[in-house]
Amino acid sequence: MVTRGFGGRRPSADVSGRLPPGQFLTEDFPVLSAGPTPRVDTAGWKFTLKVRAKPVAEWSWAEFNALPQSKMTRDIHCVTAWSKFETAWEGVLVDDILAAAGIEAPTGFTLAHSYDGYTTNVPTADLTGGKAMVALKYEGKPIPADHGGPARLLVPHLYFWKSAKWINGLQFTDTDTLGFWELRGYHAYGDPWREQRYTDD
Ligand SMILES: Nc1nc2c(c(=O)[nH]1)N[C@H]1C(S)=C(S)[C@@H](COP(=O)(O)O)O[C@H]1N2
Ligand SMILES: [Mo]
Repeated sequence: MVTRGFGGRRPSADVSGRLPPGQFLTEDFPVLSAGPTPRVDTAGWKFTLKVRAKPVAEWSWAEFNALPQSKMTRDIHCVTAWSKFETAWEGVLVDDILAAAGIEAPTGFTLAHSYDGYTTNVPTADLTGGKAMVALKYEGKPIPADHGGPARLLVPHLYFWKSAKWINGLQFTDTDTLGFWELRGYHAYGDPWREQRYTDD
């Protein structure tokens, strides 16, 4: 009788090197949302950049799509323990959003806002320097609504709850202002490699 042994279901060496602690690899793409998928029509879609309470720039869907487009293929890690390798996204780097607004990152913290009322906080330095984008495409096609289409934030080096779906703006804040899940027990920063899942991790 042939068995695969106890190691059979363990990730291979190079896979485990890419898997943060406590994560398992998945091939499918689970949908995780706090509420129902909002209906977001590109005809009325707006993206607003705010510095503190003040709007400093706004783009329609057509205007936003005319900004420089970049590609990012990255591993993503959900706090519920699944990771997915090499997800391919296309959209506008936060760097290019700032450049289009004609500003440099004005404060150290950012709050992402979404059409479903969801928010999430990220240090500004984790959004700039090519580290994050507002994605408009997934695997070469418009992002499915369940996964945050028409536009979602992608901050792949932090747990995936930081990647706000149905995003409609970024707000620069002077202090770290906790978002939806961060107010409900998730870690303020959320580094998967340091397993920062919950507030005190
Ligand atoms: N606007 C919004 N963004 C959100 C969420 C949400 O409920 N609303 N859920 C977050 C959580 S907890 C996760 S794990 C990921 C899931 O993204 P997915 O459904 O594309 O896998 O989206 C994040 N972004
Ligand atoms: Mo999540």
